[in-house]
Amino acid sequence: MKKFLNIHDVDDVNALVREAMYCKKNPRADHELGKNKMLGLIFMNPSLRTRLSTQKAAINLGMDVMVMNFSGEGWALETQEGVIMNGDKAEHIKEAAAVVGAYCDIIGLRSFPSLKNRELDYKDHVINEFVKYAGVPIVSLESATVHPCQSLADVLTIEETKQVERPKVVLTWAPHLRALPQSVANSFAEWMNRTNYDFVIANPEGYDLSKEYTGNAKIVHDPDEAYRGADFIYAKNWSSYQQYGQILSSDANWMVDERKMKLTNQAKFMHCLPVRRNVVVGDAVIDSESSIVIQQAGNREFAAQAVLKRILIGI
Ligand code: AN0
Ligand code: CP
Repeated sequence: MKKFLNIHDVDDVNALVREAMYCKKNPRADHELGKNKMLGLIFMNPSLRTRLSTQKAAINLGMDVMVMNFSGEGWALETQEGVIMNGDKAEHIKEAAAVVGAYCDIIGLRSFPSLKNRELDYKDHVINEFVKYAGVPIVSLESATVHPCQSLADVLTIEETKQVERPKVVLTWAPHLRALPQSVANSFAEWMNRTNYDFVIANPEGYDLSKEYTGNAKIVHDPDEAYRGADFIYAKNWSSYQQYGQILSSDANWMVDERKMKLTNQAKFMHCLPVRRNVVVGDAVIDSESSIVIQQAGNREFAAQAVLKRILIGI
């Protein structure tokens, strides 16, 4: 594998999931593979799981790791071409990416969207500039459009937990106070479309995601209809793609609650975390036996390890 930016960098999802399962069973089996190799983790935005799980995965593989928060700690980056840099941006992304690439064998990068300009965000400019100028393989730690390390961990978690061969998996929008990216939802949809699951997306009117990611997935606008017979309820808030970056609904009827969970086939509850309790999901659901959010977060380590292993084998 030469990079891990989205589903298109994965030929065989099942094989990668099996690799992650192998890493989970044998976390230190490949600790010679990453010897004398440096992983750089660059964060333009906050993180708990992605930062720690990727660092842990790299350590399991024998790599050394450097982590840097660009927001606040690095120089403010100019990302546009041809500008006269006489404002508050001290460094251009071209040099920054090339310099990080000079120190590292692999770079992981997190860079959220602005949620102001859809066209610019959906070009995924920042991560693509790193691909162009860093000169080493790039792993997306959540870009403006997708979060593939999360999605791989999500598929692994479903595979470990499913009770039927072809589960009904529902991605449901849930309310939130702040405008959040579509990345986790876009990414989950494009990974689900590469499985044989019965995949349904439930969201209020005005919240349909881009077709580029949802493809032919079934979309419903009534939560009860979606929950009926579901084996997995995957909750996530996203801001509107259609009225880009806006919050159009705060309807509490979309929160994951016990009443709707009773409509399901004893569904497991999933969320990528961080989650706002009693806004996105009620305490009674996230604290119940049906919640697998900690297993899901734990699997981030092995998803990251499978990806790093595949890249290390290729360099
Ligand atoms: C981020 C998001 O929604 O993309 C990160 C999730 C992994 N969440 C928040 O900003 C709360
Ligand atoms: N799920 C996830 O990516 O969490 P962090 O934002 O804490 O890394």
